[in-house]
Amino acid sequence: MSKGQTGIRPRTATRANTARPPLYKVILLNDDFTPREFVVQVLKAVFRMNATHAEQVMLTAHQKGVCVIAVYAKDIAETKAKEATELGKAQGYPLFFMTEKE
Ligand code: TYC
Repeated sequence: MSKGQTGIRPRTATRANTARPPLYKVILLNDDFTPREFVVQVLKAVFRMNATHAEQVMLTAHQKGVCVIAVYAKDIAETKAKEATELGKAQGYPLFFMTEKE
């Protein structure tokens, strides 16, 4: 090594140091039976949406068949989807929320 050189190379790695857990989408499915107002209530209660956002999400699922609601870590996504689906089931509605890896 010649004079003035340290032999230390700068870090060139581009990989992030913090490993991020994979995210999961919660998806709302349309059906022909659950009342629109009930879907809005569930979205507000479980996903903490305001009335305007909940109405938009409900309408998107109603018109397109599905709507992605939000993304969370796996266990949170699964818990919320299950909780929201159970609220519908308790009232005899086929309302269904599924999860999918991003
Ligand atoms: N399609 C239902 C109705 O006409 C309302 C509804 C909207 C149900 C969105 C589920 O994810 C849903 N009563």
